[in-house]
Amino acid sequence: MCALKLGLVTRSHAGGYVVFLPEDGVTLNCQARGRIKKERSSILVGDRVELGELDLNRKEAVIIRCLERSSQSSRPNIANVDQVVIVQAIAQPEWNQLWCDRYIVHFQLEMPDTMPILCINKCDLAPGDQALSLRNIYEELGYRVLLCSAASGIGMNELAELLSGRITVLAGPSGVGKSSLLNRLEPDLNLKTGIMENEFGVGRHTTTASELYQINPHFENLMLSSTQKSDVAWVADTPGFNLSELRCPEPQEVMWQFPEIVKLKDSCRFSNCTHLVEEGCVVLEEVNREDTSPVLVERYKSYASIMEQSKEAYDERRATSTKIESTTKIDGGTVIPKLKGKYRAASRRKEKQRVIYDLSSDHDSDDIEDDNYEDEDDDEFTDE
Ligand SMILES: Nc1nc2c(ncn2[C@@H]2O[C@H](COP(=O)(O)OP(=O)(O)OP(=O)(O)O)[C@@H](O)[C@H]2O)c(=O)[nH]1
Ligand SMILES: [Mg+2]
Repeated sequence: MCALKLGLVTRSHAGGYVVFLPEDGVTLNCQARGRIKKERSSILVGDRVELGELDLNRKEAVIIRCLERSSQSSRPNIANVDQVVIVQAIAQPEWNQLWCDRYIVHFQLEMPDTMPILCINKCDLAPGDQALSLRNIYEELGYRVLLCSAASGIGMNELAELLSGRITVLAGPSGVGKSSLLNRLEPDLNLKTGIMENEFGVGRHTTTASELYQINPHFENLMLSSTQKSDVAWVADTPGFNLSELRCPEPQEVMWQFPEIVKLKDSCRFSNCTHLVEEGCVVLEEVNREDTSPVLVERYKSYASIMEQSKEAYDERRATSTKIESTTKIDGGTVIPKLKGKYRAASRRKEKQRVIYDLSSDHDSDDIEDDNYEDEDDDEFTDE
């Protein structure tokens, strides 16, 4: 038996966890120690963990403890991520502004401390200036944009530079080429990629689970500085999400996901404006101006669509929510668990009613029993 060592969880599956041990450069199959299982604190891909009961011959160990996380995203369920690269294809599947904006909003909500980076892939298929104009749109809004092609190798150097020394999540709809980009950077990975069966190229969810890959070894082929070459790059390949899996903000939060609308909001004379229908709203006026920028028009469509969805979800929640009685009460700053109605002491009013019943001689004894029985479960007066 050896001393404790630190490892990085690269994959989680039904039978346990795959953990990389940097010190020895080996990958181990691990189980979580019973106490961690009991605490139900799940271990995520990207977690740094302390290992015990190490058996390097059998490549097995036990996860003793999970170190504190610097960040956590719930979809994909990954810890300690430094940055997110959202991959979208310019063709096959056809470029879709709403999809792109939905992914951006999702990751702005998931990881508010990191600005998502946009990677427009399949540029070998793009006619003319389409890719450049898309890059201008998003750069103008403050996002970093990479134009790439896993097929021809365009932009691979810039992508490798970006990944170097960091833990990155590659996310995007199915079929846009996330796994292909990783294969291009590190051919030994040999990740399964989809087959484009038709010109629409709709993805078929070839990647089904999030997994972290180390992609340095082949960086020698790329023109990087010596420090960038030595820095470890970990990249999580993830499955494409369905539209319903992407996070939708609360109605009052939607505007904050669109920097160009935030810029205009101060000139709007309505304080709680949704910028959808209000007459005289500055944002609407700006969007409807004849010489307005096509960027604003397209992005506004995404804003309006997300806002509509958000309001629908909000209204549905309001219509279906029911009031739940609190299970605790606060007495002078102390939180006291509330007993269920039938275990609570009867209120003074109930006691009084009981005395009146007992004293009255002409009542029917059956009525008393019934009334007292009803009282027991009647919570209405117990908190007086
Ligand atoms: N022309 C062209 N085809 C590409 C490019 N990148 C990927 N493809 C093709 O697109 C298809 C889908 O690629 P994948 O890498 O499987 O896409 P993915 O994003 O990993 O898809 P999921 O795993 O389903 O989420 C494959 O047939 C690739 O060969 C590219 O830059 N240019
Ligand atoms: Mg894939």
